[in-house]
Amino acid sequence: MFRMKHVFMLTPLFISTLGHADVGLGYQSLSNNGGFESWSDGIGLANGWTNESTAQIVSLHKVTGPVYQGNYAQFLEVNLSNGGLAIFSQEIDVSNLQATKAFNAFVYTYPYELINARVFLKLTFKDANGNQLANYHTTNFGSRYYLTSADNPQEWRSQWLRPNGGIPANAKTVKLSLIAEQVTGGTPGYAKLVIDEAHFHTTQLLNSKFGILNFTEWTGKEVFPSASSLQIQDLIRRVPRGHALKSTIADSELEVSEGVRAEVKRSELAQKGDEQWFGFSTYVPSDWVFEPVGPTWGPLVAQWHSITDPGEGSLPPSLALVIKHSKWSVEKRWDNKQITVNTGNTSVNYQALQPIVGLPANILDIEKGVWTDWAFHVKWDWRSVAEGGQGFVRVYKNQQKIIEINEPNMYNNIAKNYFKAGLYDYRWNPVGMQSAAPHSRTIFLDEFHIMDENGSLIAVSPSN
Ligand SMILES: [Ca+2]
Ligand SMILES: [Ca+2]
Ligand SMILES: [Ca+2]
Repeated sequence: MFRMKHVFMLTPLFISTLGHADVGLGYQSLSNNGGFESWSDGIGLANGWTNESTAQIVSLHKVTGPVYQGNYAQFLEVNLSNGGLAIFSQEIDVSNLQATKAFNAFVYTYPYELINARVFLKLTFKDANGNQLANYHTTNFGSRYYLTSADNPQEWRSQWLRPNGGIPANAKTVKLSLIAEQVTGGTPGYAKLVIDEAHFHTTQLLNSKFGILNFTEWTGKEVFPSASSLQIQDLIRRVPRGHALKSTIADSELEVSEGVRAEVKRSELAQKGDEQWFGFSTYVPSDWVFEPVGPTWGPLVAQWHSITDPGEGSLPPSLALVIKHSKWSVEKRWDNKQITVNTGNTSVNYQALQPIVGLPANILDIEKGVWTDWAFHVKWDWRSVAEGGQGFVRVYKNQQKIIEINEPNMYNNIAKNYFKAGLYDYRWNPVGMQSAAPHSRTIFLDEFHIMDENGSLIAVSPSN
């Protein structure tokens, strides 16, 4: 199920550095001891956190299980009656970070009991004079998780904050708070849970190893509303823990946005000038039936898509990983005009990227029944080199660079683009159009990492 040859990757990613910043998920966080790995004595609150609770804390201590990541996590049991709150916080200096820089804040929680109680994450940005600039919590942005009694049974949950607009101008600090409160009225509030991996990140824009049984790490899904199309399962997974994503499409399904698709989505990612790293792993099952070689392109496995400007129709993805008969194909489209006229799939500039000269002819052959690791290092630009464009696409397959091209790779649009992964086939549209077999297809995906320009091949590659 996994490739032993990648085990060497583990070493640099599993240093449990403690102190100013930690690397609980394998990359730098701005939180102090966000993984709850550092303890002075194992009781109370982990090092680096401040207790501002007004509620009666019943129990607060270190646990060695359940743990989401690392060796330890924070246990909390609190009586929330009489309007008291449990608040654990830390102030993070963001004065050296550029305004509008994208960020993620998140926390993982494992509820034992939530009686008329809810748990959420809150961010408060302040300027140098202590004036509040912006305030976010996990109910009002991006439909992130809002943990309540209804969320039992016991399993790990995540809550994410990724507000559009990024870090506010003139921000000096951000306060990261984990809060438990009683839901209004009713029986006295009571919460008993474990907390782990509370982070504020500007380098890591997505981290989804499918360690949890829900999609809260993503900003959305685009899928036919059948229960079977997108599944988090553990029969086939990239690393021997946690789960992986199973994406299935069938030609009996209704189309969603011009095709049959079963995709996870991370929106609001990049605009011109942004540089990013994307890593993920794909598994084409051994019963996958290759299509005959022909002029049409096959199902998409991953795609980077624009949000078009007013006056434009929909456009095909500007970058995509495609299954074309028995080969992988990396395809890009671009346009420097502000209004792109789309009259078909090839109406805009189109190019299937070719492997680096000298690589074996079979470098893009699809191997069925094994995992393939992908990394895409992209600087986004719609201008040509002659126009001063700095765009590039570098593609790594199983940690080997196979494609390198310095050319435009997006449309000229105001809004940021987005990333999706999972099967999409525009030809299975409308229902039942697929006359020949197969009438359904399945692929597995795992180990998603998206990082800003501070990423690296190793940082977006699978880790244990
Ligand atoms: Ca931990
Ligand atoms: Ca996984
Ligand atoms: Ca445009």
